[in-house]
Amino acid sequence: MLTVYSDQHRLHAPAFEILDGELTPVFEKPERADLVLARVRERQLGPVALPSSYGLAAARRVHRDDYLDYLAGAHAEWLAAGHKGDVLPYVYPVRSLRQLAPRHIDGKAGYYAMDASAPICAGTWQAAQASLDCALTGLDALLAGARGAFALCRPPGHHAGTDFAGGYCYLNNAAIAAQAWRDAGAAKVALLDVDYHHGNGSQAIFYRRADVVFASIHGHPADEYPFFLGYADERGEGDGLGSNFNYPLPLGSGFALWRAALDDACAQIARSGATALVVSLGVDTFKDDPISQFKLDSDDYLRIGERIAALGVPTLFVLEGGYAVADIGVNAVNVLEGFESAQR
Ligand code: Q9C
Ligand code: ZN
Repeated sequence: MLTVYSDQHRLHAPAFEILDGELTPVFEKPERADLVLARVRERQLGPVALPSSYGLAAARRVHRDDYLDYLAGAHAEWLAAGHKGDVLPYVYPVRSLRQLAPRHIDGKAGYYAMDASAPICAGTWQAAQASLDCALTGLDALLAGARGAFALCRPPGHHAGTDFAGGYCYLNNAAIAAQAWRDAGAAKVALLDVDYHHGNGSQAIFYRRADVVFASIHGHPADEYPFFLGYADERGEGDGLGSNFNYPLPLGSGFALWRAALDDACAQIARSGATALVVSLGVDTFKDDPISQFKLDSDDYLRIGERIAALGVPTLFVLEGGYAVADIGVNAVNVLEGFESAQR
């Protein structure tokens, strides 16, 4: 299987996020991608290619123009305002406040963010575009006839919505790839999100549509980030009613429960008639993940790949979360090896 990787991800290395009431070193760090790439090479998964440059046309199909302009200029504006360090919001337009982008960067930072887990440093915008290019290059391999491809994306994307960043995410790589697949002619695309956290950005982007089916298995939002989306009763709206599937699981869940949810999600995807699949591949479901509370073991990731392969449709794997860095390479590549072994 082709892996698409760019070392531009290194340009994105913000120092701190706000976590548990403290400024904490960011868990989503460059080492993550380095270790996944090392494992891809160690296991000889297949060729590793640099991404092509696609510009922003595909991103504009999912994200609002003013949000993309904000991302492009945010760090320079932050410095021009006399601030140091990374862009980090401190005020948000909650209920009863005007939903109107202000002029000052301090206000824009909150307007275009859902939380304080998506700091913007000098290289964030360039890295985010390179990350998206990895996803779109992987998609091109599938359009050319490959059965699977792996976009080694960093930063991740699934928390980012049409007009906001959050949860280490800026451009929603998986959602943009799903939309690009539709635009390239796939009648129905499925987006399966196996990251520990609910893919709130992806869900919201496709919530009123039936042409992109979304399914997510995640820590229950009553008890886990992102808290404000991801309940089982969110089934889609309008044309999208019946095309959104959430599997919120109790914190502490192991692979038995998780696997049953995956079986159901795959059955729904098969029933939908989708002929293309994007997988938001987070491995923060691992038992030793420092910010998550599921109990999956490394071998379980082989089974996940096998089950996904059984859907029998071209599949783009897009890297999302996973913070147990010692194991992130084994776990992510196990999904891909499980997928490939089921082909033979
Ligand atoms: N105590 C992804 O996995 N902070 N994003 C959580 C936990 C944000 C995760 C705090 C976590 C974002 C792509
Ligand atoms: Zn996650």
